[in-house]
Parts: sequence; structure tokens; C-alpha cells
Amino acid sequence: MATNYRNLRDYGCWLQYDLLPPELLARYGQQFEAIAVKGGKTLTEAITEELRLGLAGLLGTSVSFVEAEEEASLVVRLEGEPAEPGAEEAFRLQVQGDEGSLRALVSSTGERGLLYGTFAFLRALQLGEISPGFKLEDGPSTPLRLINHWDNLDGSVERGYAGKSIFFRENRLVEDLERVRDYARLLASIGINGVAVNNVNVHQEETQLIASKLAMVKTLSSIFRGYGIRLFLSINFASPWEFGLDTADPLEPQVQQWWKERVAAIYSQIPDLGGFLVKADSEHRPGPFTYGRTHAEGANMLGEALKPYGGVVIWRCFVYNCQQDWRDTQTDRARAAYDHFQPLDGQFMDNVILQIKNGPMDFQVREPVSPLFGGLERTNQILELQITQEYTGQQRHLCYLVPMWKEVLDFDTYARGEGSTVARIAAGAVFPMAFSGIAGVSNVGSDPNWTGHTLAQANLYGYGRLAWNPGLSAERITREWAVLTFGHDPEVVQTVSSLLLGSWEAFENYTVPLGIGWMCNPGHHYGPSPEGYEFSRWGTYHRADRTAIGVDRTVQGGTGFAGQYRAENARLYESLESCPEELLLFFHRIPYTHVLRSGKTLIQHIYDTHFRGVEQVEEMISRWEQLAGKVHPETFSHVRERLEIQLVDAKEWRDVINTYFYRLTHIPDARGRKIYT
Ligand code: GCV
Repeated sequence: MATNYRNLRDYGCWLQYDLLPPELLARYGQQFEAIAVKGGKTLTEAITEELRLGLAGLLGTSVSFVEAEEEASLVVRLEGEPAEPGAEEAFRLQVQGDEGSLRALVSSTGERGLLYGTFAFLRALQLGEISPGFKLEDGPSTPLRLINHWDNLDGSVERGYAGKSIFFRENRLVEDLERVRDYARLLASIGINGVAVNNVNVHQEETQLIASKLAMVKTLSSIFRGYGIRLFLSINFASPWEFGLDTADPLEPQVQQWWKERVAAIYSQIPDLGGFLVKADSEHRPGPFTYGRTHAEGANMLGEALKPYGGVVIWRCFVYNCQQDWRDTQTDRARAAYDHFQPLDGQFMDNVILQIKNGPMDFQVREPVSPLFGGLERTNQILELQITQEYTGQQRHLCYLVPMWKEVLDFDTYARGEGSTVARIAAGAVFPMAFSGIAGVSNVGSDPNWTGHTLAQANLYGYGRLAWNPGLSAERITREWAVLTFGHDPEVVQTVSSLLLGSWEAFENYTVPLGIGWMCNPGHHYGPSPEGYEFSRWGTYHRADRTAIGVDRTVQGGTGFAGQYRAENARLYESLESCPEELLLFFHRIPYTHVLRSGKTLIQHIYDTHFRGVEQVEEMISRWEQLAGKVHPETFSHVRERLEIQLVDAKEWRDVINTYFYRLTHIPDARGRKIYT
């Protein structure tokens, strides 16, 4: 089974290690044949294996490992003590010598730094950056760089679009644990240092992961440990109750004792477990509200239990009323996370971390940044992004999310004056925090290419690179991925990069206009349904009628959501004149005849973007077609098939949305294009 996967081209993702092109071979061939790896322990095998595999593939030579550093042209060496927490993840990569005889040194004060430095060396080699005098001193900006899996023990994956779980099948571990190792390697190559392996919606079977099924967790954690990745577990807040107590009240001594004993049992088996991830009082999951307790009380109870072992509680802020009545115009779901958590700022223990989704709603194609960023000053916090494309085409459509994530990370909260960006908050550089970082919901499954759509691998790669360094440009990350995955042919690199970089805009164009969100089919969230969520309980309304659309979230006349931001942003969003147009319908209720900055009316903008979005997909297809014979044939036809599906779906979106608005407004397209009536 494992071997079959490995034979497939796309299984290798960005670690293809194809033979370098002649011009790079001329520079690097025979240069790095003798290697010394000094001083590691747990990660030495991963480092040596990677170098063996990588250099053999790239340079077409076999390498030998030597004891004496003087005999080696590549030295990977542990040296000194980390000067501060986190420094053990940083590394230095230096190249000396001249073009004819290069000598490279990767050094770090920690093993993880050495592993990351090894991957960085191989990456730089492929990008042709290794040359005499090359020096890279690099370390992660964000301390926690996490992946969250929404995998269930039965093998299904909530919001998974790439097959089944790579960990679980029929309430057991999968047989092919080699694949889990391959996955750990992929994650380590982009600097991920923590993985929560099970769904935040913890069903009855998964509750057993902290008890009768702990051995499964132990096995997985030992695999990830080999790549410097700590395991996290999603837990059910009501576990004490599930296991026989008559309450899960966090202030009850018997409940506190129950958790302490459970945690002790878990850490006796897995001493380096990262900790727990918790979805509480959210979408029917149990939580402290059941007992009239606050989220700080709930989270701190778990924090107390984990503290002696160095474990953390990652507590999600995705808490809102999912039983709203659409007739209720006072309740605004967008306000919920801030309303619940901001008043608790400063009340959480120092090993509790709040995990905040990037937007106030739920991973729509366009949302403003959650005002909790900048709103919490005395609380550990991490940003949650969704790599899996739940609302962005479900890995059937190409929708590269790095440009969106860059906007989120670059968003200035003004919490400590100008420059208080989300990236700097996630790095712990705006407020002092014991823990900070980024989490991404995995887009990986058992499909041979891991992500369903092969080009969706770029979202995983880009996520890891941004989590490591939010300052990297989207262009740099994209180029890296294209070269590592497809090689050096400039036409391929250029075409793939431009397809990726334009795809979020195209997707947004043919789907939901100007930040309104939620015009998708309820439940599975694929395809258009303009009123699918309009009369539901989920608090997701656009309130379109025949004259206007949008939710007034201003302080002046609306729900007041705009007032949750710091003054600079609150002012920006409050006023129709200054509100960024791509978010206009998120913050304002607008007549269709309102004239946008482009000079077009809102209705004409909707029509134009929907026609344009389809054209963009058509252009994507013809650009991809030009790569026939230049990328692997399997990859070529796979991507072409997906793009064709995308085109059919984009047309469906265009026609449903345009017709919906035409029927409401009776305003024809100024350019007379076909709108079904
Ligand atoms: C894991 C959205 C998704 C749910 C997901 C939830 C969450 O509502 O549709 O599938 O549940 O977010 O983030 O908890």
C-alpha cells in the first residue's frame, strides 16, 4: 500500500528532489558528497535520511556520512545552548569556499533548528541560492505553528476533501503508519511543530483517546516526535460526565480531581504531549456555560491539570448562538467571539491560549479580521486559519489562500499604535505572551496526492511558510513551491505561479460579492444557494430585498460590530465612504443603485464580477493547457479535470447569483449579457 502511494508523482509534494537542471548541476554536482552530522539524538535519523534522499535526488550522487568534520563538505552541527526559549528552533546556514569547492555549515543550538536548517539547505540548493558567502540566519517568528485535524476515529474527516483520515480507520489506527511518517516529514519541512490529530467536535468514540485508546495517541506521538512535532489532543469538555461523574462543572472539586488524574495518566504515557485543544459551548458541544461558569473558569480548570507537565490548553473562541431566529435582527453573530472573550481578558492562566478564527464569522471567502486581535491584551492567543477549502471550493476549485492569509497577517489592529499587525501579535511582539502562534485546519487526507487537488498542496506549503515567517511575500512562497514541485522550467514556474496567485480573486468574483458571505448550499457548503442560509438558525443573513442588501454593522445605526475595533479601524469601517469596498456589504446595507468608487452601481459590479470570474477560469484552463508535455502527464490531466469542474461550477455560480439579483431588482445588465430570468 505504502509503496503504491510512493510511486505516484504527486505523493511527493514539494519534496520531489528531482535532478537539478544542468546549470545548477554544473555548480553543485559532486560538491556535497561527504556529510558530517554532529551532536543530535532524536532527530538525527530524520536529518540524515533527508540529506541522503535529497542530495541523491538533486545531484544524482550517493552521499557518505563521515565522522571527521574536516572531511565533510556539508556539516550539520549542534552547538552551544539556546540563549532564550525558542532559540533552539533557529539555525544558521553558511556557505564558504569558492564555486569549485563549496563547504556548507548548518548549525543550531537545538535539534529542531538543525532539522529546519537541513530543509532550508535543500530548499536553497534547489532554488540555486547556495553560493560562496551565502548566509542565512533564520528562525520562526511564531513560536507555535500548528496543524489542526478534524479527523474522526471512524476515518471520516469533517470538512475533508481529500479522502479519509490518514490516521484513523474504523476506530483504530490505519495500518499504513509509514504514511503518517511521510506526513510528519512534509510538515517538518515547512516548520510545523505541533499537530492536533482529532476533530474538535469530539464524538463519543474520540473521547476514548484520553482513556482506553491512549495507546493510539502514544503511537502517533512517537512518529511525530521523530520530526520534532508535538502531538495535541482535542478533548470533550464533558469527559468527566461521559466517564461516569454526574457533572463536568469546572468548579466542582471531584471534576478537577478527575482531570488531574486523567492528565497524569496521559503524561505517564506521553510525557511530551503538547496539551489539549477545546471547542466548548460551540455548535452543540458541551462547555462551562452548562454550569453557569465562564470560559476562563472552564479553561483554567484544564490549565491547572496540565500545568505540572508543561502542557497547554488551546481554547477556541468560535462561540456563538447557533440557534438564532432569522427574525431577530438584534443578535449579530459577528459580534459573538469578542462579546464572549474580550471581557475575560487577563483572567486566563498562563498556559491557556485562545485560538481565534481569522474572521468574526467562519472562514468565508472575504471577511474582516476578527476584532479580538488587538482586543485581547493580556491573554495568550493564536490565529486560526482554514487550509481545508470548506467555503472556497473544497479542493475541486483552485483557490490559493496565501494572498488572503497575507492580508490577515498584515492587518494593522493599531492596538499599540501603528504596526500592531496580526502577524506581530501572533509572534508575541505586540503584547507580552507566554505562548503565541498560528494554527491551520488541515486540508490533507488519504488521497494519493494528499490534498485532493494537487495544486491545493500549495495551500499547505504556503501555510507552513507563512506560519514560520509571515513576512515572506506571497510571490516568494509561490515561486518556491512551484520550483520545488514542478522544477525549473521558467514557463511552468511562471504559469503555475500566476494561476495560483490569481485564483482567490477569481473564486471571489464568481461566488459571493463584497464580503456578504454565506450564499452557499447549507450543510455541505458547496455550490450556490443565495438564500440557503437566509432563514436558518445559524446567524448568517444577508437580508437582500428588492432595493438593498447587506447588514448594517455600524455603531450609528446597526449592530455595533464596527465598534469592536480600535478607533482607527472602527472609524474606517463605520463610514460608507472609507469602508474598504471589498467589505462593503459586511458592514453596510447598500441599495443596488449605490455607485461604487469604480463608478459602477453595486448591481453592475455584481454582474461584472460574476462574468469576469468565469472568464478568469477560462483563462486559467487555456494557460494550464500550454503546460501539456511540460509537467508530469498524470498531474497535467488531473489538474485539467479539476479546472474543468471549476468552470462548470463557476458558470453555475455566475448564473444563479446574477439571476437571483436580476429577479430581485429587475435591473438589467448594462452590457446586455445573458442573464437568465
Ligand atoms: C469542526 C464550521 C464548520 C464545522 C466546524 C466548525 C468549527 O462551522 O462548518 O464543520 O466544526 O466550523 O470550526 O468548529
